[in-house]
Amino acid sequence: APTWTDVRELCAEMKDMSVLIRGAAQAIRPLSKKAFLVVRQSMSTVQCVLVINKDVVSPQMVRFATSLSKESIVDVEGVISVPDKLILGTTQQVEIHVRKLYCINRAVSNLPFNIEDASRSETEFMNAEESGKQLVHVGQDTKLNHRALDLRTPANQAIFYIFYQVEKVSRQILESKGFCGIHTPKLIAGSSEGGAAVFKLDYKGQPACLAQSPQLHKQMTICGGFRRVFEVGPVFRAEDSYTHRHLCEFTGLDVEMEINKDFSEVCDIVAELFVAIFDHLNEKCSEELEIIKRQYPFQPLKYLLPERKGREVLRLTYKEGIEMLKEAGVKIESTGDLNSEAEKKLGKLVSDKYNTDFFILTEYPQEARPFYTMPCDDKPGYSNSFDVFVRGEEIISGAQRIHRPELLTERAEECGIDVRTISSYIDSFRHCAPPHGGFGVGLERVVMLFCGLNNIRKCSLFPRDPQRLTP
Ligand code: ATP
Ligand code: AMO
Repeated sequence: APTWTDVRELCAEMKDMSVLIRGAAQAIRPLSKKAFLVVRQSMSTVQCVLVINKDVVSPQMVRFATSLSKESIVDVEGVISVPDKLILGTTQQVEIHVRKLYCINRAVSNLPFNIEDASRSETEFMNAEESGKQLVHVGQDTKLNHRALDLRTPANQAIFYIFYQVEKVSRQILESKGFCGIHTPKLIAGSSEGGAAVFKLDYKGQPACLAQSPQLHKQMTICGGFRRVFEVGPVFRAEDSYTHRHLCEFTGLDVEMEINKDFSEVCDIVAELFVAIFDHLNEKCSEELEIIKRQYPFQPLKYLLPERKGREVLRLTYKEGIEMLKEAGVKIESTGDLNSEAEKKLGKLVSDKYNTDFFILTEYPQEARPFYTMPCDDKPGYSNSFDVFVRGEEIISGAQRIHRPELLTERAEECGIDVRTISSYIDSFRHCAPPHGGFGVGLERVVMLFCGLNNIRKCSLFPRDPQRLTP
């Protein structure tokens, strides 16, 4: 009896073998006396051929095949054959000559869209327009409204595979450097980053909110004697504007560690971790990256300094960044945060000058950073902090933290934080803590920017934004 086989394993070496596959009926093409059925399993597709033949394939069977609704789940049993010419539109270059066909579950006949339509690239639309063909365009909202259908496109399958690789490599690298994985509470008493972007809720009569970041608890874990910790978990931000790079719930990779000398030790971890992640994606996920590129073309990310020996990541100070912007004629204050336009511009200037799309910008003005950020010892008004950029957009914020309770209280008050809501946090520093620092990464942004995608929603399985709470 034929055995269950994965579609991605079907190859020419299996010629004449009997196989059994289960998948979705992606496309059905009736012809006289035969029918073609494209069956899909995750990123792989194979062409199944039914030819009327008095022993095995009856005219009724061909009629049954052509009456299947797209996306129905089917079991196909048949024999592998290898045609001499290229099979267009499927990933596997073999065909299955069908002997048995069963419909396991029938899809509705009026799907909101076809997977083939939802998988088209800009280039396909442009070419179609030139040749006067009409293609169905599926808008982002339609796709997201029917995400379980939309996720079936090859690009989406590849994006979430890449997402998991980023998470997996992060865990491996951090673990190899002595970091311990932790989980901090998501129901907390107050805001941790300051600002209004918190989801408030009622905690059995007490005011509470969804954690805006693991910040306070990852630091309290360091106070608890853990020397290096990290967490991968959900982060909630009640963003009130609709942008291409903000979600109301995203996946944070948060890292916190003891510092021996200064915060460059934290930047060293960032550099090593991200070079390892990007290397892994390029070396081990080239197939998935090609699949994404087919729908959303992008240039490979440049993340190492080409002219230096070794595998070095560019570090610039905030002051140097501001100088570059000013020289380029951008009107900008020397204090305060960079707005997204200035960040984009700086990304372009850095790319032109240093030939890299990845850099760490250090020593931000104190006023642009959260209350817990350690001020620079020797540069008044600046802080031991950094942001990390990919293609001119922020993926990481990090810093050394204030470990003295008096200064911490003072800074919190200056930033307008009600210190009563963070008293247990401040107390943990009274019980003493080593110098420490860390960083927070938005994983959806990492995937979006590595793959040059234009919208963070493409990198969230079920995105939550100011206008979307379902599906
Ligand atoms: P990001 O910087 O990417 O927003 P973050 O959490 O560090 O991540 P902030 O530090 O609050 O965010 O904002 C930094 C800059 O990002 C702001 O100066 C602003 O240009 C831009 N920004 C932040 N939030 C929004 C928003 N909701 N809509 C548009 N731009 C925003
Ligand atoms: P910050 O607020 O900069 O820093 O957040 C860290 C990283 O999280 C990502 N990010 C977002 N991703 C999607 N949607 C959002 N609304 C969103 N907001 C932020 C970005 C950003 O760089 N506690 C500090 C980190 C630390 O210092 O350890 C913090 O939360 O990639």
